Amino acid sequence: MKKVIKFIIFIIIGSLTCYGIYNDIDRVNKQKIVKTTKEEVIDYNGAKYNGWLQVSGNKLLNEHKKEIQLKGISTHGIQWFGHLYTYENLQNLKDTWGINTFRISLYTDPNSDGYIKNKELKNQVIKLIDYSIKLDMYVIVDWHILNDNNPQTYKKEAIEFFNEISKKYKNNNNVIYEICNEPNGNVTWEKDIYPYANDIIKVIRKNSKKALVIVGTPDWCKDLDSVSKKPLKYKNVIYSLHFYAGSHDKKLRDKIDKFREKDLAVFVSECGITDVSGNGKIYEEKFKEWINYLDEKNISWIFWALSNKNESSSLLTEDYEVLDSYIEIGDNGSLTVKKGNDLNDYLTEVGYIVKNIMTK
Ligand code: IDC
Repeated sequence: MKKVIKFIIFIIIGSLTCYGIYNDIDRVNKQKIVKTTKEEVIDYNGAKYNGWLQVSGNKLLNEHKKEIQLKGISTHGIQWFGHLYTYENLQNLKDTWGINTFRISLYTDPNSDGYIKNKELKNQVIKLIDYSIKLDMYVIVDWHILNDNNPQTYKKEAIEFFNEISKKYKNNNNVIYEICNEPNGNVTWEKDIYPYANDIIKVIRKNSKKALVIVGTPDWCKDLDSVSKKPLKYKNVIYSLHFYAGSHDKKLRDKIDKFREKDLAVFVSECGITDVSGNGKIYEEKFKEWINYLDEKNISWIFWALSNKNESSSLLTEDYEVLDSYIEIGDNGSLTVKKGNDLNDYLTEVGYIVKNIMTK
């Protein structure tokens, strides 16, 4: 009898010990799993995971052949507001707004202090591309023609610029080339933009074979009809359409539908919540109608603009200023390192609306 009791006690103690060891192993394994997942965080929105973007018919696909929609923010002219585009601000927009794309507006017009007059702006472009790459974002290099109307005006400079940038980033799937912002005035697709695009794309593709190219369309990026009559022969190009909610409505969306029915792809590389002036009334409901439409069709869109200029399209209030980290001296003489201003504390009404839309 005593032997039986001893045996039962032996079994119980044995099982408890084994359970404990097993539990320890389990804990170790769990810790390992946690650690591994922490080390290999995949950002399914980011450029590393999605790779080279590809246009297929009217769709934009990632490298895994899945449809992708880019969402992002455009700078204002970097010659005026470049100081706002810090690494911290870009990271903040990525982390708290969820954007995966940043558009760098490089104005070309010398009368607007653009690149033609101010070649050092190229260094700023390169810096912002590098920030975006580090943050695993897509980045659009926007050759921002505007008052200079015709992309042919500074074609020579455009060729030099895009040659240099596409050479530098030839192996980099983050970089997207927008070769002419808004051709306008007495400019036609056939006579001006089509030949310009052919020349620039040739240069870009020689360096970076898989790069996605956004091509501007006539009439401030609204005339898709003339493009569809003679699309470019190059693969992996996407055509830009710009809307401002106070100026453009369903009529323009119908044009997009018609264009896409012809198996051509659209990228909204700039859009706004005001009218085309970028100032005045805010058209929140009309803007939301546009965004619902774009989201439903998986069409990428970029908002104009990240600036603190006193105009309604600005995301930041005029009193926003970038402060680097600074040291605060307490009453008792203690020193505390404070971080610079968080842009989320300086949002305009438009800033709040767009942030809500981005994060919904
Ligand atoms: C506007 C800016 C404004 C600036 C003006 C001229 O918001 O501060 O004075 O450009 O440089 C566009 C253009 C974009 C415009 C924007 C709003 O691509 O440069 O920015 N807009 O007018 N197309 C339609 C509207």
